[in-house]
Amino acid sequence: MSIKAVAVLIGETVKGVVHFEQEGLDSAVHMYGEVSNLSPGQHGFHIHQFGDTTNGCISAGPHFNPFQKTHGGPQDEERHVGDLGNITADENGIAKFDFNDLLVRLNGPYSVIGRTIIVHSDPDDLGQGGTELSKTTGNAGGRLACGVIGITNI
Ligand SMILES: [Cu+2]
Ligand SMILES: [Zn+2]
Repeated sequence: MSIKAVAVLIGETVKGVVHFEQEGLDSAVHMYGEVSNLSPGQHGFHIHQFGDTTNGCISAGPHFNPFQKTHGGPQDEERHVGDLGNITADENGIAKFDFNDLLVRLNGPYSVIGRTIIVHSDPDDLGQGGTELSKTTGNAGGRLACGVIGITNI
């Protein structure tokens, strides 16, 4: 069986869509999509804890971190489940991405459905920045756009 989810990211100017697909009950999740109106270059990309946008993207809380780890990059052993690294915008401000993540799940107690995905103003330093903030947020700066991850069938 496959489980599918989608998030529509909305910000003041930045917009995007992220698709999620998981084949089987305990397998890696395929994520793909596009974000537009970014500044060219890298932008931190995370799943945050709460599916709450009552006060804008800030209400989504910190990075989704059910295993009490420190912040890292998607390939690191030590990382938050929500740490997806960076997406990269081209000279037109469009970031297209397509990757698999080994920790993200769409089922079970650590499912990301009902949580929020956020694109940031700055690059995520993947925990290598040598500052306190680097180990919690990756110094990724402001929250440009966000969307709650919901169940879909397409
Ligand atoms: Cu974030
Ligand atoms: Zn993190």
